[in-house]
Amino acid sequence: MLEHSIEMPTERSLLGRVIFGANGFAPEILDGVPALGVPMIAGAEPGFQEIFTAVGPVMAGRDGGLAYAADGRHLFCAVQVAERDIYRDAARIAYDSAFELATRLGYPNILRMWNLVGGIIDSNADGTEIYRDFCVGRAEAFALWTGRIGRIPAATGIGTRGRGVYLYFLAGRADANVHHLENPRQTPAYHYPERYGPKAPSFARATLADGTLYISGTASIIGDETVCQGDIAGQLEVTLDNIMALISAENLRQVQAVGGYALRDLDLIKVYVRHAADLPLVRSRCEEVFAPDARVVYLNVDICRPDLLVEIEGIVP
Ligand code: 3EB
Repeated sequence: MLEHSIEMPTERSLLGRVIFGANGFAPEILDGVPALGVPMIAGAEPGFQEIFTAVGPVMAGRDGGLAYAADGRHLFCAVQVAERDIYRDAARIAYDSAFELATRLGYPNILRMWNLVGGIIDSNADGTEIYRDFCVGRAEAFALWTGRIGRIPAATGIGTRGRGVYLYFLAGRADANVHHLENPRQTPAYHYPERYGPKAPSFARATLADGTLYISGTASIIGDETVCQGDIAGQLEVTLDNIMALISAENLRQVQAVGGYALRDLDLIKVYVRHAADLPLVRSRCEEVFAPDARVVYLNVDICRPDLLVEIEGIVP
């Protein structure tokens, strides 16, 4: 089980639950807690749950297609966009309604977002790649809300084993201590050139929020280019090097005085692997570099560029 312990819980209640299984389901309130099912697991494999822990009393509810809960410090919110011909408008509307809720409830600082996009490298009805189609609507929503929500946060944009889009995020209060980080080895994603799509992806490489460092999905990209094409071992090393550079003392100096981190400090790690055949190699290398007690899950799904073979996210608590 993956558990995001937001701080040492004095009272153990839940802010949200994401159920990784063979099938997805639209967000609902289950036993008073928002729950989202995401189709990320091969039929025969066991699933798991990603748990967001709350501190103190939780207010949970539904608002249109959104399910959410807030504990006075954080808001968890989930939404599904059903399968459709073109995602742009629905992605913008989903994000727009999420930002409207977050600001109305007093959590305008978006801290970490997960975008699980079915058929991510397939074409939509007008021949545009679904990831690029999705990115247009997402970018439009962020543009609409500039100045009313915090800056663009850490995120993951990844494939699923189903269709449609599943979106969940964590947001914080206006007075949260939030810094968004870029990677010195990578072009900021929101500045990717147009050859990767008409609207660049809306995410930061990491977000530091009240001492927790959220590391975005990170892949074998240097500058804006995929490197080590067709080479899983090489892509994995570049990915790990990218994370090391991102969390190094040198890179964190821009946001805090204290030192940096190493791969051993990561927890709540998700390793996305395109080809099931690459799982043993990826797993054994990850077991070498991550802490023995780090919680790590491996997911066999598509990644947002056809030439990317692996992507890794995590947090430093
Ligand atoms: C990349 O670096 C790899 O669209 O939200 C990583 C993290 C990636 C988030 C997103 C995409 C997203 O471009 C892909």
